[in-house]
Amino acid sequence: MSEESAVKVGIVMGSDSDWPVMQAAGEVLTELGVAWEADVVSAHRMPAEMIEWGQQAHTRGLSVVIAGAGGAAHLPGMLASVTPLPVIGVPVPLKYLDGMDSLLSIVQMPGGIPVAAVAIGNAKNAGILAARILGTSDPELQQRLVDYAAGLAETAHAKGDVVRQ
Ligand code: RP5
Repeated sequence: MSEESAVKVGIVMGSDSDWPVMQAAGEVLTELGVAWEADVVSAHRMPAEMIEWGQQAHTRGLSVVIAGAGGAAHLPGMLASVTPLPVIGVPVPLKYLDGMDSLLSIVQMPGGIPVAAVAIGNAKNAGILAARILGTSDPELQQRLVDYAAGLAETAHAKGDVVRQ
């Protein structure tokens, strides 16, 4: 990202093995002109660093956290417990259970500690949701989101032309 643009979105994941799924969040944020950073911050393998990362996220200027994890996916919920920022969880599908375990680990949060969750493996939607949150106080970004949605409609119409008789 350009040096001028302050990083607003932190993308974190439990392992570098999550990156093939999580990189879609960064790609769509870049497409929408939102600066982001990414790191591996495992809830289980580096709990102290994970808590520190979460506690410092808002003081470093981040506005939204996207957290992806697979299996016992505690990272989004644990981060949400130590940051005032909105946290979007991405359930990463692993070899066993097809990501259902990740999904349920992420959405079953106790009252008071919310985590927004996207569909299993859908890091792209996490990126778009993060941009939408930022867009509420950034009219130019919000316009880019309107244009992005219009582009989706155009593509869907074009695909419809193929089957329309
Ligand atoms: C989780 O364990 C990670 O988020 C990852 O999805 C999963 C497997 O990690 P690796 O064994 O591939 O490092 O904590």
